[in-house]
Amino acid sequence: MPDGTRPPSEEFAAKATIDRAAYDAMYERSVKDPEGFWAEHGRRVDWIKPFTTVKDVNFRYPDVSIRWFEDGTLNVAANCIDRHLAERGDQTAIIWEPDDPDSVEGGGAQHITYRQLHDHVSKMANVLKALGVGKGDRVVIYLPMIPQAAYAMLACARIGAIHSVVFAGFSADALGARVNACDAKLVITADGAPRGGRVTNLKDNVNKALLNDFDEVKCLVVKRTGQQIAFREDLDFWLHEEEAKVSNDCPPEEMNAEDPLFILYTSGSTGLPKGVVHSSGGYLVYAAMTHEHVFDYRPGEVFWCTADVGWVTGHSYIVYGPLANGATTLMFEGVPTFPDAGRFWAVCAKHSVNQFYTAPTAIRALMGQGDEWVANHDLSSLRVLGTVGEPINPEAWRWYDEVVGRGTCPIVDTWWQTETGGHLLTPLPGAIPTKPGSATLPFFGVEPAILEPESGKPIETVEAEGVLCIADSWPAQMRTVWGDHQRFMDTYFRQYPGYYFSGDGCRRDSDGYYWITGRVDDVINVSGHRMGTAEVESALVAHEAVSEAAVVGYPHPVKGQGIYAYVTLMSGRESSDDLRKELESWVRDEIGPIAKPDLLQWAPGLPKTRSGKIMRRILRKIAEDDFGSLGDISTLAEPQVVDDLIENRMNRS
Ligand code: 6R9
Repeated sequence: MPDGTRPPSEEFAAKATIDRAAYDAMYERSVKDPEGFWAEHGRRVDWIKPFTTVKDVNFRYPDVSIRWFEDGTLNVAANCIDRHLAERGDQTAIIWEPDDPDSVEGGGAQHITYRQLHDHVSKMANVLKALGVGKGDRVVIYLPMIPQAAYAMLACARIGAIHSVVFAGFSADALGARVNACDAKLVITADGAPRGGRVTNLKDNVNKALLNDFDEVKCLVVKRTGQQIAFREDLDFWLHEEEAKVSNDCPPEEMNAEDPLFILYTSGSTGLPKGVVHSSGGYLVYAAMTHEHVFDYRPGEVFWCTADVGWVTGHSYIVYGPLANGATTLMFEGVPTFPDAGRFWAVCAKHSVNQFYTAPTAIRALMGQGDEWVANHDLSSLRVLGTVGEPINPEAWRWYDEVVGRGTCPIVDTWWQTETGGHLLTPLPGAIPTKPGSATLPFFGVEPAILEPESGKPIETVEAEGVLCIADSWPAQMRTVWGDHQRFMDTYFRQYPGYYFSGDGCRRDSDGYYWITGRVDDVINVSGHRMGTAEVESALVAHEAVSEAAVVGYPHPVKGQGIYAYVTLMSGRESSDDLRKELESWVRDEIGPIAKPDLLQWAPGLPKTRSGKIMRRILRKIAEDDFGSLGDISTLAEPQVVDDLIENRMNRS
């Protein structure tokens, strides 16, 4: 077909549980009768006390409130573990593939059955209780991709504690800020985190983070590497020692559907990360339902999502969605290029993976390594391929399709956000023809709207381009910003009254397909990770040599977007390569390696309006090496700074 439209193969469509006609009928019902639709699908999880009300939602500023299944009670961990024991207690729940493929006895992997998962989680839950953690308390999880990360999340869920997972690649400072922001009682970490053959000293970072003002915060340590670590007296505990003292019987706490399950900090357009709060009931229903239908998951199959549990994708599609469905979920500790660029495909072959879900940045990086890395492995078990995190360029899509999927696996391009809890725009593999680069159509219950950015009017024509909003709630929608409901309403509901505003730009084509065009705010997307430009700027200006900084994104061949920093030094300070390196490692220490600027330009001045606002539009153009079209710069206070910036630009094609 001319625009690359690809229907599901006949073979796939023949076995589909949801074909096109079923999708159309279910979608229509889901938006015309959301109460009836979700009353039915809400029952896919086990309720202790069944809900009698389904949806109670107000999107109108300043009274925004979102509640689903409000009077129901359940326990998320019991749904992810206990209810599977009778039927599949001996089935593998988690396959763990370590960083070093040869390191673990029995062939470099661990298989954890549902029964074993039950034991590990119950014990850890009892340890948490013994350390004084109770219902509603916050626990920060700062762990590598090891099974204990999933145990820790589920142990919190079992006793009704609220977890906040902090990506293990974040620095001590970023960790400390997150412990503080949610007033956590306990941090769960490991001695060290091996990744790509190198070890990060996680416990060291925790010690640094908790050094000042945190002498109430305890720390539970998983032994992963056995390296030497410093313990804080009376505050630090080895997990294996504490587990030896407790039983494996821990009755699950009865939680309300609306009780928070977790907080996850994510970047916004201002400096402070937002604590996105997710519910127990609605979140679980939606994570499980999308996992089943979007990946066409069938009992007994092996599902692999390559994300880190530090991101929402790891929460919904490594842990909660798959385990709620009684699936076998694969957890990978390493990186795609260690010990060599065939690692992803070696793992797929080794564990006969059926669904593989990764990010465009990884696909592009591996595409650059050559096809032979893929061809060396037997990928015949693969049925469905997925992508998430950023728009996928058609070239990478085709490589994924032809080389990895051998033209036989539907590709599900899933658009969603930390805030949405689960997929909102996505094909269903047996129902929706795909187009390279489009997240296609809405999932059940999701009502996308494209608004004119200025007027905020919904564009009613099929073909449309503007900002992407959602007109009504879905069960996994975030409920609030932790400790700051006003910020929640201001960020998502104020600008376009009556709608949830995603922050993304979007185009709808003549078939009604959605194409995400990228963020419309000051958030950039580096290797599929969200980064607020303001966060990087405030890290830079915290350095004593820096007087001002402006950060923008620019197109990067592998990362999608790279970080371009303009830095103005304090008067009297000289620029030098040493200072450049110092600032780069400064940002690493303040936030983490993912925030390190790719390009850093010394800027004697920044282009500003007369009212002192930095003109980012101009900085973006210069960073893109596209300064022929700067537009009107007559409103600048000092137009000549632009010439200097152009002359010394860093990104020359
Ligand atoms: C799940 C996740 C959310 C932002 C989102 C958008 C971008 C995610 C995408 C995509 C185009 C896709 N994004 N998936 N853009 N196509 N399939 O990534 O959450 O880290 O919160 O990022 O990522 O810009 O607004 P999160």
